[in-house]
This record gives sequence, C-alpha cells and structure tokens, in this order.
Amino acid sequence: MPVIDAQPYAFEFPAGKLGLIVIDMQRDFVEPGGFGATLGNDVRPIAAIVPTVRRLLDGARAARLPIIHTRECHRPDLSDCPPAKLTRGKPSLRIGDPGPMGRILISGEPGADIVPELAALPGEIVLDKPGKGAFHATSLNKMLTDLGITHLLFAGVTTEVCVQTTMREANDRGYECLLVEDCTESYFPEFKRAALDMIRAQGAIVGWTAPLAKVLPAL
Ligand code: TIU
Repeated sequence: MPVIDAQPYAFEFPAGKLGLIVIDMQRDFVEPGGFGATLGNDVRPIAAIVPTVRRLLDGARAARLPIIHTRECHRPDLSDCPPAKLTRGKPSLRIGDPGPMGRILISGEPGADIVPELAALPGEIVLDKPGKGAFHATSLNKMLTDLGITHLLFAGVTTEVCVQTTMREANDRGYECLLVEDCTESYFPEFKRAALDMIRAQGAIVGWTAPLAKVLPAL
C-alpha cells in the first residue's frame, strides 16, 4: 500500500481510493475586498499558499486522483444563508452586499470564484456549499461514495474554520483524512498551529498531517 510519512504516524492509503478536496480557494478569501477582508483580516498569508496548492493540484492531476474543489457561497436570494450567519459580527460588508468583486460570498459573482491559478479543470468537481463544513447541505458524501473514495487529502482555507470543520465531518463519516500542512493557511498563524496539533493529537483523533514534500512522492 502507498504510504505518506505523516504525523502522528504513517498514513497508508489504498491505490485508487484516495481523493483530494481543495477547500474554498476563492477570491473572496484570497484577495483584498472579499469576504475575508470584510471580516477585518489581512489576506496576504492566504495568497502566499496559492503556488504550493497548485503544486499539489498538479501532482494529484498527474496521479489521476479525483479532485473536488469547494466554494463557500450562497444563492443570490440568500435563501440558503441562515440569519445567524448573515448577521454575525460587525463586518464592513455583509454577505450579499455589493463589493469590489461583486456581491460578497454570492454564487456566480467574481469574488466567489476560485482564484484563476487553481481553477478546476474539466472532469474535476466544483461543489458550492452554504456552510463551513462541505458535508452540510451538500451531496458530498454521495459523490465520494460513488467515486469509491475512502481516503482524503485536504488543502485550502482557512485551516481552523472550513478545513477543520470539513475534516471533522469526514472523519465522523469514516474517511481517513490527511491535511497537507503547507497547502492550508489561516488569517491567524497561532490558530493554524493549534488546528494542526488538534487534528493529529491523541493518535490522529481527527486525522494526519504532512508537508507537500512528503505527499508528492507517495502519489
Ligand atoms: N473566516 C474564516 O476564517 N473562514 C471562513 O469564513 N470560511 C472558510 O474558512 N472558508
């Protein structure tokens, strides 16, 4: 069985049953003027991982892994956005408000799109999701089951919000999950560190982590 030199111990995966999920590498989180910035965040650390995520994507494509890209976004009428999410906090622009990249976090607007460097290729799945977790209110579990996937690589943003939530959802559904350490980022470096520690603590209570350099050779 192929194996990745990971923490807290080696991550083995059956060939043909490994998929890649790239979480929310959208302009709304990566570029100034989007959702991430309206929440008061400096987006530069997020933009910095784009080339590394691209190298992971290229490796997964060469290995013919099924690839799923997610986008956190809502219907234009906001019918899939609970009031608790819409009114939370004091953002400079709320979900649905017009911003420099169109309406904030709305499907079909330029800001909701994946950054061009990481755009999906034909045959790859693009999954729009209204929640932080990619299993909530989507058909992701059925998609993965239909593809025969039992093991998942994770990349994307932000580590402690959408990535960690989705990994926990996947873990509870029985998937074996590995987060690629340098292909994920947070607006808060200490939260990224803590999320990686939480995931692999207690003998991989949520999953495994490994840097890209340890993942690519195994693909
Ligand atoms: N705010 C924040 O850190 N993240 C999100 O709102 N969404 C995702 O993580 N994609």
